[in-house]
Amino acid sequence: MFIRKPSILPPDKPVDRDAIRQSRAVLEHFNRRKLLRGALSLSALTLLTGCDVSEEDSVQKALRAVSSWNDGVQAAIFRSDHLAPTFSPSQVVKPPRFNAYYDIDHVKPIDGATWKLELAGLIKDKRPWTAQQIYQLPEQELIIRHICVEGWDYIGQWSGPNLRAFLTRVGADLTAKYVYFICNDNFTESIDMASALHPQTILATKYAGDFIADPFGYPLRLRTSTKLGYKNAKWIKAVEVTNTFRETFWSKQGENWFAGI
Ligand SMILES: Nc1nc2c(c(=O)[nH]1)N[C@H]1C(S)=C(S)[C@@H](COP(=O)(O)O)O[C@H]1N2
Ligand SMILES: [Mo]
Repeated sequence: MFIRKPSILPPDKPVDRDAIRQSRAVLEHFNRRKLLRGALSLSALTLLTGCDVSEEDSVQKALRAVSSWNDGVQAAIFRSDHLAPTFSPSQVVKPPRFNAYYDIDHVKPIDGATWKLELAGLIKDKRPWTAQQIYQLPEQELIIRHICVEGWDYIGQWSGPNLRAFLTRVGADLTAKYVYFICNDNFTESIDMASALHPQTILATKYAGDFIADPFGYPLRLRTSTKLGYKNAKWIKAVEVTNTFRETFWSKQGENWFAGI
């Protein structure tokens, strides 16, 4: 299959083979649904898309088609009332395990005093939010497993406003298709509206009771319990509600967009 390694990762980033080995069992458990994540044969790909997969251009189009097909299947089987497993405070890993498309030394901390969350798209009240305003909203806590496709996972304790409650409060069109997150490090991610409205999807401001530390997305990040690690945008600077599909940082690298677990 055409699983491309992201070319954008810094070449000097060390591969933690021990961690990969340790996490393999857990990952395998979550990979049982990998059929839905792109394990189609070449002939199935040709059949499905009706195009000649030996041509570069067609391959790109075929990949997009298969990816959309995967997204559609995952969206269809997504159950908004099905809760992800939660864990106890004693299982929480402190500090959390860092990952980004660059090394931790390149994290650029955000000044919480001047930071504002911008709102865009199909939202009635687009007034930006300061961190202080967000801290005053009711908090929800989630102790959930974070799973990164690089082969590791950890249990984390996140809290912050529930995303459905926040979207409702600002008058977002809850029948729109996508919620986009634009981040301070030029990272972009988006999720389908059903996942955005899932009861275990929050805008996290805290980890294990303290404000999230800089490398993990201070002052605001997404924490969904139904999606792979890379969907959980850190250092969010804008939220946009829209019906228009756009590729995101990782989907442009060939990763599946829906990325359900
Ligand atoms: N803004 C931003 N968000 C991001 C990323 C990134 O590079 N930039 N990496 C993603 C990936 S691949 C993972 S696994 C998680 C890691 O989150 P953590 O450092 O809190 O464990 O953040 C996700 N969110
Ligand atoms: Mo990841």
